Amino acid sequence: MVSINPMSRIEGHLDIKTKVHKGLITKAWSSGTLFRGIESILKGRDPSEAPPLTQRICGVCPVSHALASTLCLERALNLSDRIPGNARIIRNLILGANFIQSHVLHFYHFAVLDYVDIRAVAAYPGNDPDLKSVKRFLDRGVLAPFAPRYEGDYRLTKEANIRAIKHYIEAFDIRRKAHEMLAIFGGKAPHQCGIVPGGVSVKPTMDKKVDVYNRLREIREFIDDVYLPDVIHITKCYTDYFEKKHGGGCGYFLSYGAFDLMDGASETNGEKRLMQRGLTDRSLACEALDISKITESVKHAWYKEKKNHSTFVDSGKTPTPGSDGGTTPDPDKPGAYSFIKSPRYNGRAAEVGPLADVLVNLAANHEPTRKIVSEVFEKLGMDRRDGRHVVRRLISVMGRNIARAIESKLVAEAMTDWIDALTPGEPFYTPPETPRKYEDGAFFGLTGAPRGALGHWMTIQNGAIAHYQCISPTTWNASPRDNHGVSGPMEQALEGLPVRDGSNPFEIARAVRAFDPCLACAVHVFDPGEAITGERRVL
Ligand code: NFE
Repeated sequence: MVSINPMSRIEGHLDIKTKVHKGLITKAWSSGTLFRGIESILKGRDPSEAPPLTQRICGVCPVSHALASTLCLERALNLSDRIPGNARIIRNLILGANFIQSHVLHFYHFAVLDYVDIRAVAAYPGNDPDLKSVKRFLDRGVLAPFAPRYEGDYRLTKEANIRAIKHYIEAFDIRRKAHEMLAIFGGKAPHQCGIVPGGVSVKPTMDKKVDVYNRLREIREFIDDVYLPDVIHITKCYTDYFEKKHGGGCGYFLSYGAFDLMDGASETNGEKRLMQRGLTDRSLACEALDISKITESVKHAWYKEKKNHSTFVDSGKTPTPGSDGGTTPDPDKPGAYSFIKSPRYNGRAAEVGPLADVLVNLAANHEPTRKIVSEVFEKLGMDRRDGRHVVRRLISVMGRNIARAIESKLVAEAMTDWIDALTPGEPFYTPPETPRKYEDGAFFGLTGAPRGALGHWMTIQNGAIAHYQCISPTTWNASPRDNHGVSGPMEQALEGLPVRDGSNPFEIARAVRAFDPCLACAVHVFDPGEAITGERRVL
């Protein structure tokens, strides 16, 4: 057995166990080790408390949680098709800023150190203040967060390593600018207060447009001149990680779509979005989303089976199993090994995230996505005309990192158009009736988050929250086995992965980090009196 617990440089606490036979992983178990209680905390509260509270699930994707719960509220307030155009655009800008911040964070501050040897800076002879400060840091001998580390097969030249370390530092500044963009319309970051039922709370003005535009221009330059070239260069050095045998996974992909492009409710506007809604597979077959096919198994999760499975639906609007899940922990449950449940689509494990978003867009013939994918493959020196070849390569460890950069470019380019389309002086908010009259019923809100498809299900009874369920992206990706014994997408991606040395399993770290897991989105309430210890065990 080779085990990594906790997996570092991700969000939250993840325990990965694998069985390795003759240098290949034969079985994998992904375990979320903390319990999330946000859904239980929401019970009995006023529905308007859902967006601010669910945002606190996570500091990395709070915008998506706020948006998902706001979409629930707008359904309950019958406001969904009365969201002004300015509000739709400002929501896109807030969400877009968060996507970019999160993607840059993932690549530079989580993943890149799996491929770049930070110690190369020790021999740096120059005068760049950023690099000199990293060098001083290494010289002091206090190496966290850079060490301890697995000793990977670092393949970049000394110059390329040093260049990448410089970009590691620059990426902090880019993330700050993305946070500032978010705060211009969101009021503050990361937990914004701009998205409210009925629209947004901040009016668009010319100076705000200019403030966002100036930051976006710099961020776009970084994506084009630094982020994408770095991903491409690292991929060229690690082409073996750009193949199916390195992290292929379940081969089935789900996206709820994100960034509405037309006014009115998402469900009634012809579903025009930047990121499309739907499912696809290795053949890029297009499948429409039917949310009644989303189920959750807790067979191997530390939760009590919910006895009453009668879905509460009063208005016929949302007959979905998502509204029916329970959150009662059962930490001694036999056979369970995770606080993450097992969401399934039509009984199948489905991967979510930038790779799924890009593939669903390709399946839907989304031209801007196809163009960026084609440019990236051209720069990689790989055949970009054979669609099957492109897909085969993308469904891999490095493909997930590339897809994240592609999505960043797609979103950043679209944001420029959205800024142009904002109209100062036009409405940005449709006030709900006062006092608020929430319909009783089960309501859902689906959106995209940086890590993929995010759904909230809110049941309202007598004006209060009777039940709440979130199925976050990492719940899909890092899920344990389901009631049929089918492994989750990350577990499947690990199965078959080569591991050269069980005492130094850097391949596992690379494969898991490529999913950008956020266990904080899956687990939330813990006893701070209990020590959390790190360990890597080779059993
Ligand atoms: Ni905590 Fe999240 C994103 C959501 S992942 S980061 O993106 O929702 O489960």
